Amino acid sequence: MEKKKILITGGAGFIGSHVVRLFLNKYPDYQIFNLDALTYAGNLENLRDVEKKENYSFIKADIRDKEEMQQLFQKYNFDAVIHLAAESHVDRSISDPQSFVDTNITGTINLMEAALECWKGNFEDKLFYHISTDEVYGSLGKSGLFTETSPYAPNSPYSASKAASDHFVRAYGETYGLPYVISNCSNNYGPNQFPEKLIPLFINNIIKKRSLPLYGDGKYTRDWLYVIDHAQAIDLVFHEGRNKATYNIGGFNEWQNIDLINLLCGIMDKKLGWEIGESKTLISFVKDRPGHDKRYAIDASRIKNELGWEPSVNFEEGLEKTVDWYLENSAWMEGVISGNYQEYYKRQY
Ligand code: NAD
Ligand code: TDX
Repeated sequence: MEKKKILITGGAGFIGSHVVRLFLNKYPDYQIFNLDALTYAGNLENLRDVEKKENYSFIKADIRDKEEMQQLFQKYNFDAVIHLAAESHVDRSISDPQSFVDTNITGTINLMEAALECWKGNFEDKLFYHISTDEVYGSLGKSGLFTETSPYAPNSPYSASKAASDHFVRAYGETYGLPYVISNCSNNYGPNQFPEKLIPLFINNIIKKRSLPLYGDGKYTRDWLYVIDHAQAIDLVFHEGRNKATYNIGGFNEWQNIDLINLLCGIMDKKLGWEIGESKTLISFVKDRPGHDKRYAIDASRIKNELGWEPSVNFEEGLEKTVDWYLENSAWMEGVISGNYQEYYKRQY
């Protein structure tokens, strides 16, 4: 029997690389195609340990290129898509919103158009899975949780582009019958995350004794999930999620940024053999992010009740594992912060 052909977009990025690895190892009967444009955030080093596997193929392509997406679908006849490719950093969306429209909205539409043309109305065993974010729901007050029925209220160009792509996926399901599923996840952390995001940025800055720029009063709250727990949730939703359903994924793990950073500083002091409290002296309160969402928190009871998923990694342990990974992989960090990263850093901070 022919192997099931799964297209994973953005597989060279942070979350995508963990999803590609999980699928390659767990499903030798699938053919996994990783499509990635290798932007500043894409890095094939993330997949060195699995790239020689027989069931793996890499396709360097840009989802903004509609014709190329059509040609690739005609050539490979993919059975399913797990769509992670995106511009993913909120601060970059504030300085360059257009690229978020082009990749996150138009790119998603290009993929769905290519899938529709290839599948020609025969949707048996076909699926378009859109990986999205809790940021589409906007900001919470002191209490309450986002559920799958929370109204969309995006506040940043990034979250607006993800909200729009969620809406387009839903519309393609209703209008053209495209089988789809969407999941909206909270903040991920773990190995291979690009050091523009809070945790790897601060780990790298502590190692380099650079200041730790905490936006505003530092009391913004995020719900953190270890990236491999997210990859496992994606595996479950992909295989067992209901057609046209949305699943919220979260860590049941809320932290104010300042408390998280104090915890991280404690771990870093211990690992680096510094005096207790030394990393903390690097914290610097800086100008706030415009449109900064106060609090995100996810009610993940649908995925728990329907699919039996729960986060498995305790936050303190996950954070320590993450720090260990960055300390053991300094060559990875040096590789990604050479070149354009320095310009970004100067512009941003
Ligand atoms: P990332 O920035 O680390 O990776 C994105 C990947 O997409 C990169 O490999 C990049 O090269 C690729 N890419 C970007 N533009 C492309 C284009 N035009 N064509 C083809 N490839 C392109 O992002 P991430 O943090 O791994 O996030 C992956 C997905 O998960 C995104 O859709 C994001 O919105 C979503 N998400 C992320 C988080 C999080 O905490 N990081 C949480 C919830 C949802
Ligand atoms: O230098 C910083 N200082 C700071 O205080 C940075 C980079 C961030 N922050 C704050 C802003 C947020 O309150 O830390 C928090 C986390 O920031 P990010 O790591 O940029 O993540 P966030 O904006 O919450 O968005 C993330 O979670 C949802 C991902 O980047 C998105 O892709 C995902 O969809």
